[in-house]
Amino acid sequence: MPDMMLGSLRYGTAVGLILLNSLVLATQATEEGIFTNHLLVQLHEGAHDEAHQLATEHGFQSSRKVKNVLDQEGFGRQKRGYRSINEIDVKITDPLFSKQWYLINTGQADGTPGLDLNVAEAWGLGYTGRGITIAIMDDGIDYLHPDLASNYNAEASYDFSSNDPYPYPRYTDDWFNSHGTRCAGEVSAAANNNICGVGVAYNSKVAGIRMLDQPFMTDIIEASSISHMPQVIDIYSASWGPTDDGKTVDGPRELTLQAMADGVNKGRGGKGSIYVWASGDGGSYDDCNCDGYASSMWTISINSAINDGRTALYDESCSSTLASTFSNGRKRNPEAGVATTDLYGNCTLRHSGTSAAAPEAAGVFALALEANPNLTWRDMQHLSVLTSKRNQLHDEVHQWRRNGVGLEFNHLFGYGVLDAGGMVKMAKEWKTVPERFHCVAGSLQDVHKIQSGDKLILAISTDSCQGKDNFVRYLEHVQAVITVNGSRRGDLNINMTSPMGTKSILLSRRPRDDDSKVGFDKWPFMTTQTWGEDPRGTWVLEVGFQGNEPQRGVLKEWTLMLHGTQSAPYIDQIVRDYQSKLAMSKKEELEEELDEAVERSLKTLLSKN
Ligand SMILES: *[C@@H]1O[C@H](CO)[C@@H](O)[C@H](O)[C@H]1NC(C)=O
Ligand SMILES: *[C@@H]1O[C@H](CO)[C@@H](O)[C@H](O)[C@H]1NC(C)=O
Ligand SMILES: *[C@@H]1O[C@H](CO)[C@@H](O)[C@H](O)[C@H]1NC(C)=O
Ligand SMILES: *[C@@H]1O[C@H](CO)[C@@H](O)[C@H](O)[C@H]1NC(C)=O
Ligand SMILES: [Ca+2]
Ligand SMILES: [Ca+2]
Ligand SMILES: [Ca+2]
Repeated sequence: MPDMMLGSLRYGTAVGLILLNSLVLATQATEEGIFTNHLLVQLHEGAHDEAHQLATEHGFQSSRKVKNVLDQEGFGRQKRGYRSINEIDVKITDPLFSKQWYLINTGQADGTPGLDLNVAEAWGLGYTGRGITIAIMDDGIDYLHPDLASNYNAEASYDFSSNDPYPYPRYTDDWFNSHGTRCAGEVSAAANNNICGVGVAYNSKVAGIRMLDQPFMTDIIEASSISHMPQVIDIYSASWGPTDDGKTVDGPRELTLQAMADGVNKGRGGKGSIYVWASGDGGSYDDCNCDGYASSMWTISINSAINDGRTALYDESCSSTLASTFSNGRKRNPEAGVATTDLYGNCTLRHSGTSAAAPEAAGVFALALEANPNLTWRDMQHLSVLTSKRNQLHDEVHQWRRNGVGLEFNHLFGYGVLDAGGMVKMAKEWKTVPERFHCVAGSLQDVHKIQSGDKLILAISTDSCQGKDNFVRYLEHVQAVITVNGSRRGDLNINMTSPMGTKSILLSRRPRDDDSKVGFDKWPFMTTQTWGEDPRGTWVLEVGFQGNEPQRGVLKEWTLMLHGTQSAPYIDQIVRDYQSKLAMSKKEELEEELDEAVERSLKTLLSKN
């Protein structure tokens, strides 16, 4: 049997044209066509004569038992890097589903095909969020919405803005309070009800925690929200934070900090509440390390990419961002926004900002929790680090880099875009990471002057508490607690380089921040970029001024806090990776065998009579 090169049957090639009347490709051909040297055939009824003639011309005898071929060989081949919704075996019929490019990106609104959350793979493995409850801490949820009502968890919901159990959004003419409803749909909108689209975890439960809609935020409201029913709610999604004006430095206050610590230590039966945070919409003028919620070790801070992999103009960069999902930006096409549910039973194509990114992550984490309910809050972060992908993400400002253990990261996108398929697969086999330890590696408390053109360079050499109970050998988070002031806070920038040579930008220039009084007072700058590294050795801090005017300032404290494990976190995982690679090579063999089987079937088909 000669190999046949077949172009798209729609356009036809020499061979294809001959075959067109009598043979149909049994694979699902894409618009672009499939290029393969194997041919899977089905004969139309009554085409036996042509088939017989064709077979004779090619030196074969034809068969009548044509149907068998299709029954035996039901698989297809795709051009690499291209998928169409029809090819992915996802049976969702909701009207907005094809607009939800962040779920399955086929190139909608000039997007990059394949650049999506890879939910199809997770769904295909049977994970849809069943049994998981996600709380949206926001301006309320339209829980009467027909696409949300069936997945609404009323018992886990509360209204802290008005102190009642009904977190229904307050009416305004301009639909100002649509934020929470839009976020809820991204997580838990129901599937196949012919309404709007679907959530990332469309069989999960969503709870509404209304807490943004009162004149002032209070520590008590935040703390109450974050600690609401931590044994029922698995994941809390927050798309808010300090004002993104590029000059605010603010974070959780005492009660909220305590609530977060309690959440990760005691929530979910001790496995820890999962807090997902939008990294902020302040754009290049802001730095998310100045947002104490996003930069907390206890939250998973999520940034956004647009549908072609570029950064959004509102994206902030910082070293504490863990990973990214998708949102709108740069493009005027309304379909490049985030399609989801909207107030009063409506749908929208235009949900936007990192606000829209965080709930997508919450949905992915719900899929992972369904795959393995044993995951702790730290397991979820490890899984995010290990399975997020660079994919086609592109940041014009900051290069992708590899840290000391080879993990690829970017200062804006973190470890890349979340991959739901990769995450559930790894989650399913995951062994809880070893116990976490905390080591104060050193603390410099002398007064050091800084001035423009003469940056301050400090070093802390550490054994990372080796020989003590709290030895940290494999890093998770690193905090640099810094007290520094300056004649212009916004012109300060701070970098920290790990012993393995990874430079984290702890603070970049914020041109709108002209504070000259407060500075940073014991501010915990955080980096996730040294994840997995060995912290022993010399850490270097560089503090300087950028900007046009000469500035001066004083650094009074740098305390280096290392958090991580003593024993290697991934021994089990690495062994399994190796095993799955072995399994994969077997799979390729298997596929080759299948290819050969197709050929054999074709021969048999053509030779039997
Ligand atoms: C939203 O839904 C309401 C009620 O169904 C309808 O009257 C209104 O026209 C819709 N608005 C938009 C902008 O689609
Ligand atoms: C979760 O933990 C329990 C108890 O240790 C164990 O029996 C079970 O297999 C674990 N499940 C998964 C999915 O790892
Ligand atoms: C910074 O702090 C030092 C020491 O407390 C103080 O003398 C100085 O005036 C401060 N500088 C600015 C710009 O606030
Ligand atoms: C920090 O790193 C950035 C990016 O490499 C660089 O532009 C900046 O000058 C550095 N600042 C200091 C104080 O070293
Ligand atoms: Ca209410
Ligand atoms: Ca729906
Ligand atoms: Ca911000």
